[in-house]
Amino acid sequence: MTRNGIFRVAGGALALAAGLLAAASPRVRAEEGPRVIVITAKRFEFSPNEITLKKGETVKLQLKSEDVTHGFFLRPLHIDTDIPAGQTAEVTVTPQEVGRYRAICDHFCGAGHGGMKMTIVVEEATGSAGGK
Ligand SMILES: [Cu+2]
Repeated sequence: MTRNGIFRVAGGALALAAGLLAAASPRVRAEEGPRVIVITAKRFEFSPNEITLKKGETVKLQLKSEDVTHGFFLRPLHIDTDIPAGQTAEVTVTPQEVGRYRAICDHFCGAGHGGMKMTIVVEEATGSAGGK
């Protein structure tokens, strides 16, 4: 009984250690860099108009303008960039606070400029190997 119990505990510890190792090994190699999210800007919307990030995960936002120069401004995440006409701007961000944030175009781009915005949701990192 006691002996059996010890073996079971040892087996459990081994399985746990193996699980931790598997979870710790990076699924994406470092040289591949952060996840890239493409956001298209055109009068007067961003597409997609909502994205979800994970707290603590570094992502690269590729901001593409399909027409004129737009801005991309989100103070809490320290993002303030212009997206030159017809070009792509890149910003790297590592959100530190969970929440819903609104990014706006802060470069006047025409009549609908004032309503040009998108939502960035920051979720708690799950810490599991799940997700996509
Ligand atoms: Cu604008």
